[in-house]
Amino acid sequence: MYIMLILIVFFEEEIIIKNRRSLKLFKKQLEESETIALISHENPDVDALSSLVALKNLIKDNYKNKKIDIFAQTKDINELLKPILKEDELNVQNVNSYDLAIGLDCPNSTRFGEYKKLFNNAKDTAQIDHHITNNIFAKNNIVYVTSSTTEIIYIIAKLMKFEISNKVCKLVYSGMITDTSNFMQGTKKKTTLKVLSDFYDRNVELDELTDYFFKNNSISKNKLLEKALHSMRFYHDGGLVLMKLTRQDFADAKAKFGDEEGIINQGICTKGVKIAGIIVKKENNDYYISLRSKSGINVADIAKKFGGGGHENMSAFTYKGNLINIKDDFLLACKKELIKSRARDDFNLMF
Ligand SMILES: [Mn+2]
Repeated sequence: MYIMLILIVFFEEEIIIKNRRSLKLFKKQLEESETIALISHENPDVDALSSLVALKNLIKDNYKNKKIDIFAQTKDINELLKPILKEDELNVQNVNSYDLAIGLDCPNSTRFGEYKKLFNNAKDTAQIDHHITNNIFAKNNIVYVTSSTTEIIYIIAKLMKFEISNKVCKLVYSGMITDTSNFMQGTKKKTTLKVLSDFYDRNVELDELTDYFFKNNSISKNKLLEKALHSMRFYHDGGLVLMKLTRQDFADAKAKFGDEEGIINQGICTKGVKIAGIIVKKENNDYYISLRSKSGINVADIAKKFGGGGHENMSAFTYKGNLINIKDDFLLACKKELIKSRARDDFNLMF
C-alpha cells in the first residue's frame, strides 16, 4: 500500500499536477459512457495501434459492460503491425453513435482522416497524446510530451489503480521502443524510466519485443533501404541529408508503404549529418516527408512550417503538389535550424 502511494505521488508530480482535473474528468467520462470509440491517426504506426489495443484491454479489464470499438484509417496493415490486432478488430463500427470518443496519439483532428466525423459526432470527447505540436482539440485533453502515447496510457492506468495485464505492459513497451527507435531519439522523461522500472519489477519479457521490432527486417525492406541509400543527397556542408523513395522503388523491392519506417535512421546516423529527411512519393504530387535530427535541432518546427508536426528530433509532414514549389523554403528552413545547432560530433567536446 505504501509503495503504491509513493508510486502514485511520483507519477503525479511528473505529469498530473497540471492534468489533475483532466484525469478526474477522464475517469468520469469512462464511467458514464457505455459505448466508446478509440480513434488513432491514419496510417497508424506501432504506438497508434498499441495505444488502441492497450486502452481497449484496460477498459475491458476494469469496467463491466462497455462496448469499445477501435479505429484508424488505413489501406493496409503491414506484416510487422498485424500481430498487435485481432483479425477484424479494427474499423468495425458496432453501434450507430458513441457516448465517448477518445483520440489516441493524434496531434490534431485532421489526422483522424475518415474517422474525424465519428470523433466529432460522439456525445463527449477526450484525447491522450504525446506530440509537442498537439492542437488541444477535444473536450478533455491529456497531453504530455514523453516517449509515446502508450506510456501515458500506462501512467493513467496506474493512477486510476487499474488492473494492468502483462499483455498491456508489452503493448505499452512496444509503443515506447518504436516511437524512440529503442530510446535513441524522441523524448525520455523521468516517467519513462519509472515505467521501465515497473516492467523490470514485474518481470515482463521485453527483449523479445526489441528483437521483433528491431532485428526483424524483411528482405524487401532491406532492398528498399538499398534504394534509399542510393538516393542520398547531401546539402549544407553535409549537415543535411535527403533520401527519396518512389513508387517504382517500392514496386522493385516488393515493399509496401510503411516498410520505409526506420530507414531514415541510416541518414541521421551518418557522421556530420544533423538533419535527415526521407521523401516518400505516394502518388504523383503526393509526398510524405519524414525528418530526424540530432540533439539540439528542432525538426518539429520545420515540419510545422509545412503543415506537419511531431517531436523535436522526429517529425513529418505531407505535401500535395510539385516538390519544386517548396524546395527552396525547405532547404532554407533546415539551414536556419543548422545555424542554431548545438549538436556535436566531437566526443572530446562533450566533456
Ligand atoms: Mn506516438
